[in-house]
Amino acid sequence: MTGLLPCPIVILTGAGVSKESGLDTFRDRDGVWARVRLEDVATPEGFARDPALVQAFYNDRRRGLLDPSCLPNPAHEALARLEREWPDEVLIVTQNIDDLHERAGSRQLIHMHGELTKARCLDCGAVLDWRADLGESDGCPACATVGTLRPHIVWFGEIPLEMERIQDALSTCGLFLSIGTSGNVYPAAGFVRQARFEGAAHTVELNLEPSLGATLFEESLYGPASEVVPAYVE
Ligand code: BV8
Repeated sequence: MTGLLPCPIVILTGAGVSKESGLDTFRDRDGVWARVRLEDVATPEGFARDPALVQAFYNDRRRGLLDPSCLPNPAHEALARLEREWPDEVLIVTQNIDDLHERAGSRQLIHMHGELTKARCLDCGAVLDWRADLGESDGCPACATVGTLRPHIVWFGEIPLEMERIQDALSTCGLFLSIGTSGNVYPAAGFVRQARFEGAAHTVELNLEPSLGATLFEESLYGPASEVVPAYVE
Protein backbone atom coordinates (compact mmCIF):
# COMPACT_ATOMS: atom_id res chain seq x y z
CA MET A 1 0.00 0.00 0.00
CA THR A 2 1.34 3.49 -0.84
CA GLY A 3 2.15 5.99 1.89
CA LEU A 4 -1.00 6.77 3.76
CA LEU A 5 -2.54 10.17 3.05
CA PRO A 6 -4.40 11.87 5.90
CA CYS A 7 -7.74 10.10 5.62
CA PRO A 8 -10.73 12.27 6.58
CA ILE A 9 -12.82 9.11 7.03
CA VAL A 10 -11.52 6.26 9.20
CA ILE A 11 -13.73 3.20 9.51
CA LEU A 12 -13.11 0.52 12.17
CA THR A 13 -14.80 -2.79 11.47
CA GLY A 14 -15.28 -5.90 13.58
CA ALA A 15 -16.79 -9.35 13.25
CA GLY A 16 -20.36 -8.00 13.05
CA VAL A 17 -19.75 -6.65 9.53
CA SER A 18 -19.06 -10.22 8.29
CA LYS A 19 -21.81 -11.97 10.25
CA GLU A 20 -24.32 -11.80 7.35
CA SER A 21 -21.69 -13.32 5.09
CA GLY A 22 -21.87 -16.42 7.27
CA LEU A 23 -18.83 -15.85 9.51
CA ASP A 24 -19.29 -16.11 13.27
CA THR A 25 -18.72 -13.24 15.64
CA PHE A 26 -16.81 -13.86 18.86
CA ARG A 27 -18.91 -12.79 21.82
CA ASP A 28 -22.45 -13.39 20.68
CA ARG A 29 -24.21 -16.37 22.22
CA ASP A 30 -23.35 -18.47 19.15
CA GLY A 31 -19.92 -16.89 18.84
CA VAL A 32 -16.45 -18.38 18.51
CA TRP A 33 -15.55 -17.91 22.19
CA ALA A 34 -18.66 -19.88 23.18
CA ARG A 35 -17.05 -22.93 21.55
CA VAL A 36 -13.35 -22.62 22.32
CA ARG A 37 -11.28 -20.84 24.99
CA LEU A 38 -9.39 -17.91 23.51
CA GLU A 39 -6.47 -18.76 25.81
CA ASP A 40 -6.12 -22.10 23.99
CA VAL A 41 -6.34 -20.87 20.38
CA ALA A 42 -5.67 -17.10 20.23
CA THR A 43 -2.54 -16.63 22.37
CA PRO A 44 1.16 -17.37 21.74
CA GLU A 45 1.10 -19.53 24.87
CA GLY A 46 -1.75 -21.61 23.44
CA PHE A 47 0.19 -22.08 20.20
CA ALA A 48 3.34 -23.12 22.09
CA ARG A 49 1.30 -25.57 24.19
CA ASP A 50 -0.62 -27.21 21.33
CA PRO A 51 0.21 -25.96 17.81
CA ALA A 52 -1.91 -28.66 16.18
CA LEU A 53 -5.02 -27.45 18.06
CA VAL A 54 -4.40 -23.86 16.99
CA GLN A 55 -3.67 -24.79 13.36
CA ALA A 56 -6.88 -26.89 13.29
CA PHE A 57 -8.86 -23.94 14.71
CA TYR A 58 -7.63 -21.59 11.97
CA ASN A 59 -7.80 -24.23 9.23
CA ASP A 60 -11.47 -24.69 10.08
CA ARG A 61 -12.11 -20.94 9.86
CA ARG A 62 -10.04 -20.69 6.64
CA ARG A 63 -12.17 -23.39 5.04
CA GLY A 64 -15.30 -21.47 6.12
CA LEU A 65 -13.96 -18.28 4.54
CA LEU A 66 -13.03 -20.05 1.29
CA ASP A 67 -16.45 -21.72 1.05
CA PRO A 68 -18.15 -20.45 -2.17
CA SER A 69 -21.18 -19.40 -0.09
CA CYS A 70 -19.10 -16.94 1.95
CA LEU A 71 -19.38 -13.68 0.01
CA PRO A 72 -19.16 -9.94 0.73
CA ASN A 73 -22.52 -8.60 1.94
CA PRO A 74 -24.14 -5.18 1.23
CA ALA A 75 -22.17 -3.63 4.11
CA HIS A 76 -18.79 -4.57 2.56
CA GLU A 77 -20.04 -3.42 -0.83
CA ALA A 78 -21.29 -0.05 0.47
CA LEU A 79 -17.89 0.65 2.07
CA ALA A 80 -16.11 -0.22 -1.18
CA ARG A 81 -18.42 2.16 -3.08
CA LEU A 82 -17.70 4.89 -0.52
CA GLU A 83 -13.97 4.51 -1.20
CA ARG A 84 -14.52 4.67 -4.97
CA GLU A 85 -16.56 7.86 -4.52
CA TRP A 86 -13.97 9.42 -2.20
CA PRO A 87 -10.63 8.19 -3.54
CA ASP A 88 -7.77 8.50 -0.99
CA GLU A 89 -10.18 9.85 1.63
CA VAL A 90 -11.34 6.58 3.21
CA LEU A 91 -9.34 4.12 5.31
CA ILE A 92 -10.78 0.89 6.71
CA VAL A 93 -9.01 -0.47 9.80
CA THR A 94 -10.41 -3.93 10.29
CA GLN A 95 -10.07 -6.24 13.29
CA ASN A 96 -11.31 -9.01 11.01
CA ILE A 97 -9.01 -11.59 9.50
CA ASP A 98 -11.31 -12.42 6.59
CA ASP A 99 -10.76 -10.97 3.10
CA LEU A 100 -14.32 -9.83 2.46
CA HIS A 101 -13.47 -6.11 2.36
CA GLU A 102 -10.90 -6.81 -0.38
CA ARG A 103 -13.30 -9.04 -2.28
CA ALA A 104 -15.90 -6.24 -2.18
CA GLY A 105 -13.31 -3.89 -3.74
CA SER A 106 -11.90 -1.95 -0.76
CA ARG A 107 -8.21 -1.11 -1.20
CA GLN A 108 -7.24 1.41 1.52
CA LEU A 109 -7.35 -1.25 4.22
CA ILE A 110 -5.34 -2.26 7.28
CA HIS A 111 -5.79 -5.71 8.85
CA MET A 112 -4.66 -4.84 12.37
CA HIS A 113 -5.19 -8.41 13.64
CA GLY A 114 -3.66 -10.13 10.62
CA GLU A 115 -5.16 -12.24 7.83
CA LEU A 116 -6.57 -15.76 7.75
CA THR A 117 -5.31 -16.22 4.18
CA LYS A 118 -1.68 -15.61 5.17
CA ALA A 119 0.96 -17.60 7.05
CA ARG A 120 4.20 -16.37 8.65
CA CYS A 121 7.49 -18.21 8.95
CA LEU A 122 8.90 -18.18 12.48
CA ASP A 123 12.35 -18.78 11.02
CA CYS A 124 12.75 -16.17 8.26
CA GLY A 125 9.75 -13.95 9.01
CA ALA A 126 8.33 -14.25 5.48
CA VAL A 127 4.57 -13.55 5.22
CA LEU A 128 3.03 -15.88 2.67
CA ASP A 129 -0.31 -16.15 0.92
CA TRP A 130 -1.82 -19.34 2.34
CA ARG A 131 -5.27 -20.56 1.29
CA ALA A 132 -4.99 -24.22 2.27
CA ASP A 133 -4.76 -26.11 5.55
CA LEU A 134 -1.64 -25.20 7.50
CA GLY A 135 0.25 -27.88 9.41
CA GLU A 136 3.54 -28.75 11.07
CA SER A 137 4.75 -30.68 8.02
CA ASP A 138 4.48 -27.63 5.75
CA GLY A 139 7.73 -26.09 4.58
CA CYS A 140 8.34 -22.38 4.24
CA PRO A 141 8.47 -21.57 0.49
CA ALA A 142 10.89 -18.71 1.26
CA CYS A 143 13.52 -20.46 3.40
CA ALA A 144 12.52 -24.14 2.99
CA THR A 145 12.50 -24.80 6.74
CA VAL A 146 9.76 -27.25 7.78
CA GLY A 147 7.38 -26.86 10.71
CA THR A 148 8.03 -23.15 11.27
CA LEU A 149 4.83 -21.72 9.76
CA ARG A 150 2.17 -20.09 11.97
CA PRO A 151 -1.04 -18.26 11.11
CA HIS A 152 -0.31 -14.58 10.28
CA ILE A 153 -2.72 -13.54 13.01
CA VAL A 154 -2.28 -11.17 15.97
CA TRP A 155 -3.07 -13.10 19.15
CA PHE A 156 -3.85 -11.69 22.58
CA GLY A 157 -0.70 -10.27 24.07
CA GLU A 158 0.81 -9.60 20.63
CA ILE A 159 1.17 -6.13 19.13
CA PRO A 160 -1.39 -5.29 16.43
CA LEU A 161 -0.06 -4.52 12.95
CA GLU A 162 0.43 -1.05 11.43
CA MET A 163 -0.28 0.75 14.71
CA GLU A 164 1.73 3.83 13.68
CA ARG A 165 -0.26 4.25 10.46
CA ILE A 166 -3.48 3.76 12.39
CA GLN A 167 -2.56 6.35 15.02
CA ASP A 168 -1.63 8.83 12.26
CA ALA A 169 -4.96 8.28 10.52
CA LEU A 170 -6.92 8.67 13.76
CA SER A 171 -5.16 11.93 14.59
CA THR A 172 -6.17 13.51 11.26
CA CYS A 173 -9.61 12.01 10.57
CA GLY A 174 -12.74 14.14 10.39
CA LEU A 175 -15.20 11.25 10.59
CA PHE A 176 -14.70 8.06 12.63
CA LEU A 177 -17.12 5.22 11.93
CA SER A 178 -17.18 2.05 14.06
CA ILE A 179 -19.05 -0.88 12.52
CA GLY A 180 -19.86 -4.34 13.90
CA THR A 181 -17.61 -4.42 16.95
CA SER A 182 -18.47 -4.97 20.62
CA GLY A 183 -15.71 -2.68 21.90
CA ASN A 184 -14.18 -5.42 24.03
CA VAL A 185 -10.70 -5.62 22.54
CA TYR A 186 -7.97 -3.02 22.85
CA PRO A 187 -6.34 -1.04 21.37
CA ALA A 188 -9.17 -1.01 18.76
CA ALA A 189 -11.80 -0.25 21.41
CA GLY A 190 -9.87 2.90 22.34
CA PHE A 191 -9.72 4.35 18.80
CA VAL A 192 -12.95 6.34 19.22
CA ARG A 193 -11.47 8.17 22.20
CA GLN A 194 -8.33 9.02 20.27
CA ALA A 195 -10.26 10.14 17.18
CA ARG A 196 -12.63 12.23 19.26
CA PHE A 197 -10.04 13.93 21.40
CA GLU A 198 -7.60 14.47 18.59
CA GLY A 199 -10.02 16.39 16.47
CA ALA A 200 -12.50 14.11 14.69
CA ALA A 201 -15.50 16.26 13.85
CA HIS A 202 -17.91 13.37 14.18
CA THR A 203 -17.96 9.82 15.62
CA VAL A 204 -20.62 7.27 14.64
CA GLU A 205 -21.39 3.71 15.76
CA LEU A 206 -23.21 1.33 13.38
CA ASN A 207 -23.87 -1.95 15.15
CA LEU A 208 -26.56 -4.52 15.90
CA GLU A 209 -26.74 -3.21 19.48
CA PRO A 210 -24.92 -0.65 21.65
CA SER A 211 -21.27 -1.63 22.15
CA LEU A 212 -19.32 -1.20 25.39
CA GLY A 213 -18.15 2.18 24.08
CA ALA A 214 -21.58 3.34 22.83
CA THR A 215 -21.66 6.50 24.98
CA LEU A 216 -18.45 7.72 23.33
CA PHE A 217 -20.14 8.12 19.95
CA GLU A 218 -22.01 11.26 18.95
CA GLU A 219 -24.30 9.37 16.63
CA SER A 220 -25.43 5.73 16.39
CA LEU A 221 -27.57 3.59 14.16
CA TYR A 222 -28.49 0.07 15.28
CA GLY A 223 -29.50 -2.85 13.09
CA PRO A 224 -27.92 -5.49 10.85
CA ALA A 225 -24.83 -4.16 9.05
CA SER A 226 -26.21 -5.10 5.62
CA GLU A 227 -29.05 -2.62 6.29
CA VAL A 228 -27.56 0.19 8.42
CA VAL A 229 -24.23 0.55 6.59
CA PRO A 230 -25.66 1.17 3.10
CA ALA A 231 -28.32 3.39 4.71
CA TYR A 232 -25.67 5.48 6.44
CA VAL A 233 -22.94 5.76 3.82
CA GLU A 234 -25.21 6.44 0.85
C1 BV8 B 1 -2.17 -5.60 22.68
C2 BV8 B 1 -7.30 -13.09 16.82
C3 BV8 B 1 -0.24 -4.38 23.40
C4 BV8 B 1 -7.69 -13.21 15.44
C5 BV8 B 1 -8.02 -11.34 18.26
C6 BV8 B 1 -7.32 -5.32 30.17
C7 BV8 B 1 -7.87 -4.12 29.77
C8 BV8 B 1 -7.66 -3.64 28.48
C9 BV8 B 1 -6.90 -4.36 27.57
C10 BV8 B 1 -6.36 -5.55 27.97
C11 BV8 B 1 -6.57 -6.03 29.26
N1 BV8 B 1 -5.92 -7.22 29.35
C12 BV8 B 1 -5.31 -7.47 28.16
C13 BV8 B 1 -5.57 -6.48 27.33
C14 BV8 B 1 -5.12 -6.33 25.94
C15 BV8 B 1 -5.89 -7.28 25.02
C16 BV8 B 1 -7.39 -7.08 25.17
O1 BV8 B 1 -7.94 -6.12 24.69
N2 BV8 B 1 -8.05 -8.02 25.88
C17 BV8 B 1 -9.48 -7.89 26.07
C18 BV8 B 1 -10.17 -9.24 25.95
C19 BV8 B 1 -9.72 -7.24 27.44
N3 BV8 B 1 -5.50 -6.90 23.68
C20 BV8 B 1 -4.42 -7.46 23.11
O2 BV8 B 1 -3.76 -8.34 23.63
C21 BV8 B 1 -4.01 -6.87 21.77
N4 BV8 B 1 -2.62 -6.53 21.85
O3 BV8 B 1 -2.89 -4.99 23.47
O4 BV8 B 1 -0.80 -5.41 22.58
C22 BV8 B 1 0.03 -3.21 22.54
C23 BV8 B 1 -1.02 -2.53 21.93
C24 BV8 B 1 -0.73 -1.41 21.14
C25 BV8 B 1 0.58 -1.00 20.96
C26 BV8 B 1 1.61 -1.70 21.58
C27 BV8 B 1 1.34 -2.79 22.39
C28 BV8 B 1 -4.21 -7.86 20.65
C29 BV8 B 1 -5.69 -8.04 20.41
C30 BV8 B 1 -5.92 -8.95 19.18
C31 BV8 B 1 -6.34 -10.29 19.64
N5 BV8 B 1 -6.78 -11.10 18.51
N6 BV8 B 1 -8.35 -12.36 17.49
C32 BV8 B 1 -8.86 -14.11 15.32
O5 BV8 B 1 -8.79 -15.26 15.79
O6 BV8 B 1 -9.83 -13.65 14.72
S1 BV8 B 1 -9.22 -10.40 18.95
C33 BV8 B 1 -10.77 -10.85 18.41
O7 BV8 B 1 -11.66 -9.88 18.97
C34 BV8 B 1 -10.93 -10.73 16.93
O8 BV8 B 1 -9.80 -10.24 16.25
C35 BV8 B 1 -12.07 -9.71 16.81
O9 BV8 B 1 -11.97 -9.01 15.66
C36 BV8 B 1 -11.80 -8.90 18.00
C37 BV8 B 1 -12.84 -7.91 18.40
O10 BV8 B 1 -14.07 -8.58 18.48
P1 BV8 B 1 -15.27 -7.99 17.61
O11 BV8 B 1 -14.84 -7.88 16.21
O12 BV8 B 1 -15.78 -6.76 18.27
O13 BV8 B 1 -16.31 -9.17 17.71
P2 BV8 B 1 -17.38 -9.42 18.88
O14 BV8 B 1 -17.97 -10.77 18.68
O15 BV8 B 1 -16.78 -9.09 20.19
O16 BV8 B 1 -18.51 -8.33 18.60
C38 BV8 B 1 -19.28 -8.41 17.39
C39 BV8 B 1 -20.23 -7.22 17.40
O17 BV8 B 1 -20.99 -7.27 16.19
C40 BV8 B 1 -21.22 -7.25 18.54
O18 BV8 B 1 -21.33 -5.95 19.11
C41 BV8 B 1 -22.55 -7.63 17.86
O19 BV8 B 1 -23.66 -7.02 18.49
C42 BV8 B 1 -22.36 -7.09 16.48
N7 BV8 B 1 -23.11 -7.81 15.45
C43 BV8 B 1 -23.48 -9.10 15.41
N8 BV8 B 1 -24.17 -9.35 14.27
C44 BV8 B 1 -24.21 -8.19 13.59
C45 BV8 B 1 -23.55 -7.21 14.32
N9 BV8 B 1 -23.43 -5.93 13.91
C46 BV8 B 1 -23.99 -5.63 12.72
N10 BV8 B 1 -24.64 -6.52 11.96
C47 BV8 B 1 -24.78 -7.80 12.35
N11 BV8 B 1 -25.45 -8.67 11.56
